[in-house]
Amino acid sequence: MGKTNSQVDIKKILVANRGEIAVRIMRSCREMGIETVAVYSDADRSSLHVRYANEAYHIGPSASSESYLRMDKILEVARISGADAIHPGYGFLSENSTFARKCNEAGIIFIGPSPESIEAMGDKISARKRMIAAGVPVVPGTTEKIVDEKEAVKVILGIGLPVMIKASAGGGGKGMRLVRREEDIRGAIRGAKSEAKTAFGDDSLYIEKYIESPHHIEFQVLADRYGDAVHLFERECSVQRRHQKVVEETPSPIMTPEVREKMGACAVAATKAANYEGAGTIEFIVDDQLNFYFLEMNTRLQVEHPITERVVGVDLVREQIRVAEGHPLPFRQKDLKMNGHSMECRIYAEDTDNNFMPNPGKITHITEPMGLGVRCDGYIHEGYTIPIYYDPMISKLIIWGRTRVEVIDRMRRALHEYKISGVKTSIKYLVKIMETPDFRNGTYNTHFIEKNEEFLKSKYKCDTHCEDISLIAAFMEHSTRLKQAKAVIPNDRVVGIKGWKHRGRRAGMQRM
Ligand code: MV4
Repeated sequence: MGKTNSQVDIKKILVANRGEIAVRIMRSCREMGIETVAVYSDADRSSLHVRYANEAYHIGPSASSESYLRMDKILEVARISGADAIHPGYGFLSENSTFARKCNEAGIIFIGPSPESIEAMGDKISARKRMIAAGVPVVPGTTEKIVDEKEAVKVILGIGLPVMIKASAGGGGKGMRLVRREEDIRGAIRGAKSEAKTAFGDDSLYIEKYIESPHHIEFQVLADRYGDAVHLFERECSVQRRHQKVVEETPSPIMTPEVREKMGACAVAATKAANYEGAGTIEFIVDDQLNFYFLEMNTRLQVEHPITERVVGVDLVREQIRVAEGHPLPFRQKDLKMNGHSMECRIYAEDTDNNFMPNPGKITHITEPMGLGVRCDGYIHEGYTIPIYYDPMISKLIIWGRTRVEVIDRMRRALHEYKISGVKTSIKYLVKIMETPDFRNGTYNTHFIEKNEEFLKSKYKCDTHCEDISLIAAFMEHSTRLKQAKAVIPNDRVVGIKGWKHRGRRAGMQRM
């Protein structure tokens, strides 16, 4: 509905988002000669996306529910600014089928899939059915919603414990229950049901066999409206904390060419089965033996898309826009190759020593890393106050190198260069991850963070801390020499702190 086979030139895009992703999208627009419209809340008056855009419109108070989630206000801005398309970014309205439908009805191109595709994949039971019909392996389990507890016990014992109880309207780990013992089934069903009802207004549940110690591996896909689809290989996303990704990389350390080919073919089949258009992600859960199962599809551009861009050499936002204009895909599967290795660290304004509490506030200083193989997608600047209202992710550090080892060493170097003052950040914690043997060896799975909790929590000894100590040591030594010098030459002029160097810097660097 609303999509025709005729090609159009998009001349102006409203970006219905904020932060780094709004800026990221506008960068591609500028390269393509497309004008940009920003929308912003009270808290974002001085945000970079507002300055970067050609035009900016205030849409309400700081709370997302009164600004970035207000479909009516955003559509009104699209109308008065004369935008012909809306890019939703990730989060907010990006997977809201009602919004996609309203855009289409208003004659504005929603840069993303059709509302029908969003709905089909948003309902996880319906997505499982579709994947089975398309021959894509799904985790063994149910394909109809669980109606009562008695039936649930029977079904679960049939599948065999342990199992995961999941909400059909959920996703991303929300409303999940792991059940290992028969006597816990009824309580878990009851709990999951009421949680799903409260969180999503839909208490439909389904059951999956529990996969022990899995990997989370996702495939980037791209599809045009003429039924063509390709995959842009995988991203390994197993380093997660409370269902929040922390580090992502491509290729996956556990992938083989044979499995990649099979999973890629399944990802393309899944995309076609969803009648998909645009950029999307097929999430798989993968066990130790490299058996893989479809988990869910994300019908949006994802946070970690830059690592795919770097290794495959494709601007995903540009391709999203081209496909939305009605162009066919500009490449075939055989044209796409992986080149080297890429990794992303998500930088959060949070206190990693205090239960990862968000730590919003004013940035007093920022120096971003640069140099070969370094990309930094951010939006904060000196004097900017990180608002309390939104996700505390402030930037993404994306590294490229020829090999995985080169990337890890370059990531440590770039994290070392990254200086942010005024708020606590996760930078030091990320260095610890880079230094964890399981990570360096590529022998990690979704239990990485909990398994290495002690090591990751242990005191971080080098970098900034070390530098501070070396600065103090250097200054003390310098002033001692100054006093000695004055004792010898009484009239020596004190010219201030000058000519002294860090002490112990070499040792610090070696330990890094
Ligand atoms: C699972 C699973 C084990 N078995 N499903 C968590 C997020 C959501 N997308 C799916 N999740 C899981 N589903 C079955 N049948 C384990 C997880 C899981 C997980 C998955 C990916 C990354 C991190 C995770 C952490 C805990 C559990």
